[in-house]
Amino acid sequence: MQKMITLGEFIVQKQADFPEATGDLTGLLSAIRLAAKVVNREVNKAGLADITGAVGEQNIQGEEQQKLDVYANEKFKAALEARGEVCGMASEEEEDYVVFDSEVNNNAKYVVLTDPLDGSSNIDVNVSIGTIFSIYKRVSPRGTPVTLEDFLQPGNQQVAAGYIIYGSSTVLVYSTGHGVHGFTYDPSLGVFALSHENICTPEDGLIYSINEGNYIKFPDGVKMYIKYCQAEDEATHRPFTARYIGSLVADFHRNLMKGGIYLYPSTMKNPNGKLRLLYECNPIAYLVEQAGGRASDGYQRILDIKPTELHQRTPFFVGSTNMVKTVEDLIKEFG
Ligand code: AHM
Ligand code: MG
Repeated sequence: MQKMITLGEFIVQKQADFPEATGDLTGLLSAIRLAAKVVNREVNKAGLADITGAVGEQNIQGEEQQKLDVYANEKFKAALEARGEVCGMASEEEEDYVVFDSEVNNNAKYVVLTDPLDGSSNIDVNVSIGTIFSIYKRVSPRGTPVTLEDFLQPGNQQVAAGYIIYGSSTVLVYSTGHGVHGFTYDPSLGVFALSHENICTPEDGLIYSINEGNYIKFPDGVKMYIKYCQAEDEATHRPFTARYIGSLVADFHRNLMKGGIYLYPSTMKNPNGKLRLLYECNPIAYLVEQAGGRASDGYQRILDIKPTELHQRTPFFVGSTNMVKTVEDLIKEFG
């Protein structure tokens, strides 16, 4: 039988490489792993839940049936609070950051930012969705309740980030700044098993992912990049292939593995694009850089943006380094 390394074993092995590690981050990642399993179970029966009653109604046990994104938010929040390694959480589902206000949690050194269920428009039609998470050390003193400043740190301060893709199989991908590793969930054993160690993304790719329906609203540089992707050129293997799922995690995961670029630009109506910097773009940018790729808002490195608001948006170009550089050049020249 082939040797299986579970996520739990792998995290402990990696911790052994850092004698100064206290085990807190290991515990935190275990909390995320647990919440991911719970959400995965629910995602897998999303269709059945719809049969048994509409959202907003009560189920047979008298419990309120929750939309899956609210459900995922509650599960991640509960798992993170229970372990005591996290002093607060910010989420796409919460207007304000959440303070885990107990003595143990106030003493914790980490904050977590998350989009608990990304790509929610795909839930009801059985298309891949994901969870994204980002981890920082707090900047406020331990022993006090978490503050907004703890969450408004630039992405280059992340100590770990990752995502879970609920796809044809469920895969958890994470990095603590020492490479990117992927684990596939084995539902029969209830474990995430190491399946992709040290993921490296190709420098060049053949896939571009963008909601081209918005073409007319895009800046000129982005329009020119789309035309560049579609032009014929043997040397660069163009035209490229267009693939767009509408779930950032799924589109990014495919491009990470195969090489490609994901674009969500600004539009005239939404000058900052759609995606949120803190819990969508920063963790994905951290992962792509760890895998050898690039992430930009068109003008600067995503990870160097100093956030001013919890739910701040940013244009986002992420993937194979040379593809992102090409679109950046066009944006700089043509806007
Ligand atoms: P959500 O967090 O509300 O699910 O929105 C984020 C999602 C991304 O996963 C996806 O890439 C993008 O929105 C799709 O947007 P659009 O439908 O405008 O193409
Ligand atoms: Mg989202």
